[in-house]
Amino acid sequence: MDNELLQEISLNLQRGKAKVVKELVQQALDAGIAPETILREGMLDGMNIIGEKFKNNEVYVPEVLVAARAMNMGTQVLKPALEASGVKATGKACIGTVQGDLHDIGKNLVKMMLEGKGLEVIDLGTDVSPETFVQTAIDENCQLICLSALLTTTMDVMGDVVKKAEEAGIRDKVKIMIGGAPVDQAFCDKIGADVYTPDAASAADAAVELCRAMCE
Ligand code: B1M
Repeated sequence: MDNELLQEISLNLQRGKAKVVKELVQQALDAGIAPETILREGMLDGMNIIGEKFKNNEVYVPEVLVAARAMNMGTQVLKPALEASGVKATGKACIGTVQGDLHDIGKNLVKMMLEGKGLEVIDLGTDVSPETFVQTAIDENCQLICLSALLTTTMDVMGDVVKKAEEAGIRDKVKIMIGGAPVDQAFCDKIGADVYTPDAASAADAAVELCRAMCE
């Protein structure tokens, strides 16, 4: 029964049926399925299948866009439940997808998880320049700069943010966290960022730890 519902969520997300996805996600929550399971085995499963099809030219940008819309609608329903299951922390982060990159689903998930842990998050959106990240961190006294990139052609902008933070003299005051499909720990080490995490939940856990350590 649970599996059927999760599969329905995945299928309808692939078809871009945003309203149905919303309803099914609510149904799954009402049935007592854990929000993380709905996210992983329903919505992210559907998004991954669409991603594979996109890669193989079996679907094109419009289909991916409607699937992305359904994903965002579904996560809105999940948001309160995901936020309810967290240790509260204090701290401030700015987050965005780096310059040249318009993918925002992963970034939105990370934002949601950080907020769920009690952090204040300034969402800079997509296509964000290194200057904007650094200036925001200065103006808003952020402890964390959170960077997301989905394209191999934009991941290097993350290194530019690290350099800009050094130039602005704030490198010892902020921690720079990175994530997104093309980046990994080796890349994090190479550009001198502080933390790489592979998913939104571990990003939120790491953010809490960093803020705790910085406040001590
Ligand atoms: Co794009 N796209 N796309 N796309 N797209 C990819 C990324 C791609 C892998 C597809 C493919 O070929 N298989 C490919 C990149 C190839 C590469 O660089 N090697 C690609 C391409 C090529 C492109 C275009 C260039 C296509 C074109 O126009 N020819 C174009 C680029 C536009 C641009 O950005 N300038 C493009 C456009 C689009 C759409 C607009 C149609 C749409 C985006 C809609 C939107 O975001 N609002 C889209 C989508 C949806 C995808 C796929 C299918 C799905 C991405 C996604 O949202 N995944 C993607 C294929 C795939 O990934 N399977 C693909 C779900 C999301 C939850 O995962 O963002 O990885 P993700 O986030 C994860 C983790 O990475 C992590 O947490 C999340 C999970 O918990 N995470 C962090 C993310 N950020 C983090 C930050 C952290 C920590 C963890 O700390 C701060």
